[in-house]
Amino acid sequence: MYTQAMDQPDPQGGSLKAVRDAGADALQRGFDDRIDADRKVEPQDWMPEAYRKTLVRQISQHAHSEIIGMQPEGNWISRAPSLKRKAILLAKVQDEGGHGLYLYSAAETLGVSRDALLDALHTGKAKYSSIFNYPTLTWADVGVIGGLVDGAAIMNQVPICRCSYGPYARAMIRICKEESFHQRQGFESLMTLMKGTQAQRDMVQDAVNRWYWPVLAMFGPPDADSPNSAQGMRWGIKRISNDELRQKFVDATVPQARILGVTLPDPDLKWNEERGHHDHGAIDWDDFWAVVNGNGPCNKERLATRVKAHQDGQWVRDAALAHARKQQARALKEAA
Ligand code: FAQ
Repeated sequence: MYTQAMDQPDPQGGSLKAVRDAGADALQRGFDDRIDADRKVEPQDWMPEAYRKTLVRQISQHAHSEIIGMQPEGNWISRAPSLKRKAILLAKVQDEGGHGLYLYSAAETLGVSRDALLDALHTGKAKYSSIFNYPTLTWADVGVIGGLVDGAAIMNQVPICRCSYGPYARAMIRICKEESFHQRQGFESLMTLMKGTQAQRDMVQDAVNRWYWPVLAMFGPPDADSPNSAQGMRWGIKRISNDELRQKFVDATVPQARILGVTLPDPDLKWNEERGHHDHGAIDWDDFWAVVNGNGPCNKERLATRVKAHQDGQWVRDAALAHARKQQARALKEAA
């Protein structure tokens, strides 16, 4: 009798199910061997569904962060204090948009559509970095975003250049080069302000006071409360844990703050000779989760601005599609 069941006896006496299970085991072993040997996984390679889903989650959150991250600084393009600063800021904000595009392309290689990813962002289902839900109140905030936020982003993203998934790792190489320019321009802008008037120095200190703690939280929850870390590290997606990266950032930021002449707003910050690292004070994780869950100072504004920009850009996407269809029809006609 005809059947579609998979566990029918086969002529050799086994069953199709056993054959299928052996095939799945071999695929899993091949994948594990590749990860253990630190070889890249490419889109055409077999991968476990959970690995694919984790990558879609992380890469799309990262892409969303880049494009939402255009807003806090974009807010200052029309008010930059000189033509030079305006040109630098325009380039930086455009770079962040570009990073979002490389990352959406990397996510698309995993079989998801960009429309679906953007829809998840626009309907509030997808996360993006907590850090972009804080307001940019003064020009010094722009320098602090460059110096501290991009500084943290580099610390987190350089290890992702060695991520096990090829398209993500390759996208990160270029992104990190650009982030490095972003960090330096931020530091240089702050240095200029610190060499200015007392009012300018106060403005920098105030911006550092407001951004420092959200930047520390940006690395994600402590390792003990990070549900995705262990598996992400086993798969070579994450290379360094949230807490280790945060520690590296604190250690790198202390001497930079000293050179700038600003005080980091942490009374418990001190060098620990035994550990060879700085100890730091407690992070307000309740504030972090409130922001992640949509209740930060600017979450609603950021999302509304993004949705409006997407709607306003509909005619551009329509025109590009119409042009592509026209070209295709012309090419078909010429080929006929
Ligand atoms: N904000 O288990 P973990 C930039 C979520 S780009 C919001 O530790 P995981 C450039 C996390 O998604 C900045 N949510 O998760 C720029 C998870 O939720 P889920 C973005 C956060 O994935 C500069 C839950 O908490 N960078 O700055 C945050 O192992 C200037 C549990 O956490 C990246 O995306 C947060 N801060 O580690 C642009 C880098 N932290 O998904 C413009 C790539 C954690 O289970 C201007 N991503 N959560 O519902 C990563 O390295 C990782 O995904 C982490 C989180 C480290 C962010």
